[in-house]
Amino acid sequence: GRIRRFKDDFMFGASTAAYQVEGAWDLDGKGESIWDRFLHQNPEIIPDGEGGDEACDSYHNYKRDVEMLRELGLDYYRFSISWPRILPQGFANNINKKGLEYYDNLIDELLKYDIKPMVTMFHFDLPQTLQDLGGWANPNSVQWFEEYAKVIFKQYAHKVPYWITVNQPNFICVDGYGGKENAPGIGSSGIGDYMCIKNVMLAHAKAYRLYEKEYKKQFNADVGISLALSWVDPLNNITENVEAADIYRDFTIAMYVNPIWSKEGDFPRTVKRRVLERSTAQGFPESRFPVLSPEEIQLLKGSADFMGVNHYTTFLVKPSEKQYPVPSFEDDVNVTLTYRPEWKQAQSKWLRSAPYGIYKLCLYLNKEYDYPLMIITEHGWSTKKVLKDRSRVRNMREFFKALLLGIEDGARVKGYTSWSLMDNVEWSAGTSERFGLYDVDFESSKKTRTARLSALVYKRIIEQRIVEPHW
Ligand code: GCO
Repeated sequence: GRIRRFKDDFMFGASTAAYQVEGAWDLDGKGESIWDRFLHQNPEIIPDGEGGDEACDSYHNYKRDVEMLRELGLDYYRFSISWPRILPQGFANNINKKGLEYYDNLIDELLKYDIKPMVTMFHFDLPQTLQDLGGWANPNSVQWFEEYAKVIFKQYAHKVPYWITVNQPNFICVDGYGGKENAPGIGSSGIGDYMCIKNVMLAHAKAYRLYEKEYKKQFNADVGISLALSWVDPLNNITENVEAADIYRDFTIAMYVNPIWSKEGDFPRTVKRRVLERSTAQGFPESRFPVLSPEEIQLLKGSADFMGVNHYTTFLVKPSEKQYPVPSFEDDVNVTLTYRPEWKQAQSKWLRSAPYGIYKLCLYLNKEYDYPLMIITEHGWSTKKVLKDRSRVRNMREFFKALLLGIEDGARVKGYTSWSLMDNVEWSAGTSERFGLYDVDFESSKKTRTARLSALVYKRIIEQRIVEPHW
């Protein structure tokens, strides 16, 4: 076939998140986050490896991090701000100057070398004090986030061209409220998780509107949201499997994309109908799924300049036989997830290589939605601690080929962000699953970083703009 190349203005970056890399969890006035609390209280969750107390110590090593970005020749760095590092109790009546200073230093170091900051405002590490008030299930969380957004826009808007309001609402809400393995580990779903989704989406929209009103004219950054969008296919063409795939897509893709980019706005009709039916059958006096008012629907519509897509894998689905004792998200969705056996598995159990998925996701989003731009804000692969990470290289190349096909067929993709710049704390898997282009020696006091094979390959792809160079 002919050789497809990335256009010259296509941007390449790498990504991290505060809790996963910073360490210094209680240093210089930082408040406790829900991930600090969760892994301190449940250390047995991490089978092999460690949590985020020290992590990569990027709090002290940020200059080395920027040096790596330069080694790779990247256009931008996606990192996140820790809310409790800036506002230790969550609220703006107590601002931690040392926290502000840390991100000023990091941003200035990036700008010094012409690397654009892409700042995630919230990547899971909610101040514990706000969780004590119910966290994202409390409707006040929308205002808490807006207050926090005011502080960080005021401090950094003049230096930041890309903002991401929140990262992966599904993980925050469905995993955090439904499951017990991710903070805050509430462990009961079917109500709090849906409230959380509503509030997180509204918080996103409020921050977007705030920027639009106060800063857009002057600084003109792009403000978006990052969604975890896996691709979903039916196990085979049997009608009930096709229907199961449709409903799973509605609960995991349309749930977050519809309120912002569908013509009618609001959460998907199929989701609302299904949860209402089940709630009624379960004897609830009204639906467990929350309602958006007409004003809230308007607030959300068009509230992002780009769709940040975090894409890792593909699932095959069929209806589930499982009986659930209590109402839950899983019960509402009611599917079983599987893989094709030939899809190679990463170090993480949930992660398999099925690169055609990004192509199909591009086609699907193009057909269903009128989004302005897409940025792949995460894509990556986990391995053990090895430097010759051939499986990561293979996964990256195959992904790029499929992405280039998607672009050729009309997907408006402006950039690609590798997850991750370096090994880090993979939430409840700790440091046992490594996603880095750079290896991190967590045993060493300096948390020494070493380039992997994939770092060199990524650098060459960025230089040459093609995936299969002649070497
Ligand atoms: C996210 C992701 C990352 C993970 C990565 C690998 O929410 O953006 O959870 O933080 O580390 O997706 O699983």
